[in-house]
Amino acid sequence: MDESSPDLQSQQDEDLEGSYSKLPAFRRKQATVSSFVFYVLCSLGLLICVEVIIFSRFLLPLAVGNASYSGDRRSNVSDLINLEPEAPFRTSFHFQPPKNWMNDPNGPMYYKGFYHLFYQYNPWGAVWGNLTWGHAVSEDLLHWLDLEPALKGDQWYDVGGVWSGSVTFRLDGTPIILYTGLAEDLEQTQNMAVPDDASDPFLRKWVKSSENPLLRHPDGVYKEDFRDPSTAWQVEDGSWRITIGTQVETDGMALVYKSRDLLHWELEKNVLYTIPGSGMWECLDFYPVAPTGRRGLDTSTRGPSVNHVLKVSSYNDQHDYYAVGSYNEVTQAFTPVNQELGVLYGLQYDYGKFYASKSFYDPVKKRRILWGWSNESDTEAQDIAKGWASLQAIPRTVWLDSELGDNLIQAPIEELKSLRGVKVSKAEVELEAGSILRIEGSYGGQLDIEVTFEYPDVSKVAFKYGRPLDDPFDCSEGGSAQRGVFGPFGLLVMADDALQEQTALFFYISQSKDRQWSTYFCSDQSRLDQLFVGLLCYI
Ligand code: DQQ
Repeated sequence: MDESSPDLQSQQDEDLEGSYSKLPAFRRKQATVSSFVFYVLCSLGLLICVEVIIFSRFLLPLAVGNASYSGDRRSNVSDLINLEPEAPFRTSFHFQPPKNWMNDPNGPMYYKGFYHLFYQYNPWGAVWGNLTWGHAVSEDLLHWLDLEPALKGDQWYDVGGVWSGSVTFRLDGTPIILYTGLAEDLEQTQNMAVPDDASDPFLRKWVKSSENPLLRHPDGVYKEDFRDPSTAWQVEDGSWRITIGTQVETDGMALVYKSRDLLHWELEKNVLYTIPGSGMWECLDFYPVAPTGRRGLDTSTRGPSVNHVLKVSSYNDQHDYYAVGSYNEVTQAFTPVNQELGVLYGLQYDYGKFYASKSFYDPVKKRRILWGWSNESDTEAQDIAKGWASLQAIPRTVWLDSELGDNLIQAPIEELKSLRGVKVSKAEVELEAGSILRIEGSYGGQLDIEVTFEYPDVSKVAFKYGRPLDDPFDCSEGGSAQRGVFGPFGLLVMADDALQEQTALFFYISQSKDRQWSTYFCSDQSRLDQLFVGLLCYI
C-alpha cells in the first residue's frame, strides 16, 4: 500500500483473396502499437504493405484532469499530460487517470451528450485497494475530463470497496448503477445507485439505494465468490435479467437473476452457462450481436436472427474469454454456436494484457464499444515510484464475423484517426525468408501501424518444405526465435538501433492434421530491457 494512504485503496492479389477465403482462420490483422523503432520480421517469403502513422502527440493530448469542464479540450494540458522527463512513459491516447491505481472499466455509457467511463480507482495510491468508482466524461471517447469518484465505500455493505458493476438504462432513460460492494467481513453484496440529478449530463452525484444490499450470496455460494453484476436486459414479458459471476466448488458459472423493477431480484434456477473446473468468473458481459454488418445492438434487443456474446473474465488466468451463441429466454441457457469455442476453452478478446472488459451500446453511432483494462508488467515498487499504474486499452468497436458466425471482429474506434499525424508507408514489399526490414521514418513513441501480410500459396509452401504440418503452436515456447513452416512473421517494436532490445509481435499460422488452419498472434518480451518492462505496446 502507498505510504500516503490513510486507512482506506490479421498467390498474388486475386489469388490471395482466394486463399484468404479458403482459410477461415487466416485473418489479416491490423494493430495499433506503441514503438521506438519499427521493423518487419519475417522467417519466410511474404509480401507486405505497411502504413505507419505517427500520432500528433503534442497537439491533441489526452486531456484528463480534475478541473471543471470549460469546453476547451486543451485547457488543462500542462498538468494533465506527463511530458516531463521523469514520467516519459505515460500514454497520450489511452485513458489513464491523472495518478494512482486503476483497474477494471465499469459501467461505460453515453448520456446526454457525453460518454461516461467509470473505473476501479484507488484515490490513495498506485496499488490495488481502497476501491472507488473513478469517473470521467468525454465527447469523443478520446479527450477526457476526470471528475470526482462517483461511488465510495461508506456503507456497511461496501465499506471494504466499491467493486465492479454495470450501468443499465431504465425505460424512462435514466441510468442506474448495479455494483458489488465489499463488506468489512469480505462478503460481496450487490447494490444499486441512481443519479441524484438526472438532468446533469455529467452525472456527478450518485445516491445509493436505501434498499441496499439488493442481493446477498445465495446458498451454496461462498460469500467471497459473488460479484460484478452485468448490465440488465429485458425479456419478452418485460421483466429484467442480470448475470453475476461465481464459482461453486471450482465450477465457474454465470448465475441469472430476475426482476420486475430492477430493485427486487430473484435467483433463476438455471444458470446461463457453466464450465466445470474453470474457477471464479468475474466481470461477466452478455450482449446481443446483429447477424450481419457492423451495427451494434442495444442490450435488450431480441429476435430470431440475434445471437449473443457471453464474455467471462477468468480469475484463474486473468484472460477474457468469449463465445457467440444463442440465448433461450425461457430456460436461460446460453449455447455457443461453435461448441469447440465454448467460453473459456475457445476465443479470447485479446491475447495480450487485457482483462475485466466491459462493452456498451453507443446510441449515437449505433455501435457496440468494448473497453478493457490493460494491466502492465511493472512491479508494485515500480508503480509506487511512478505514482500511477495501468491504463485502459483503446476502445474498440466489435461486431459479428458474419462469414463464420462464431466470433467477433474488432477495430479501434474510428475517432482515433483524428489523432493521426505524419504518415510513412511502404507498399508491396517482398520480404525474403529470414529477413528483417526496417521501416525508415517510423521513429516515435506513439505509432499507429497498419500492416497487411500477403502470404504465398500456403499449400505450395507446405509441399516445398515437405515437412509434416506443425500444429499445435505455442507462443510461449521459444518466442519469435522459433522457425516453422508458416512463421513467425510480424513486427519488432520497442526496438533500439542495434536490435539489442526488441519486442516481437508476431503471427504464426499452423495447420492441423485434419487440415484446419489456425492463426496465432503472439508477443515475445524476452528481449526487452527491464527499463521498458510495463511499457510494451498498448493495443
Ligand atoms: N476487480 C474488481 C472485482 C472484479 C475484479 C475489484 C476483476 O469486482 O471481480 O477491483 O479485475
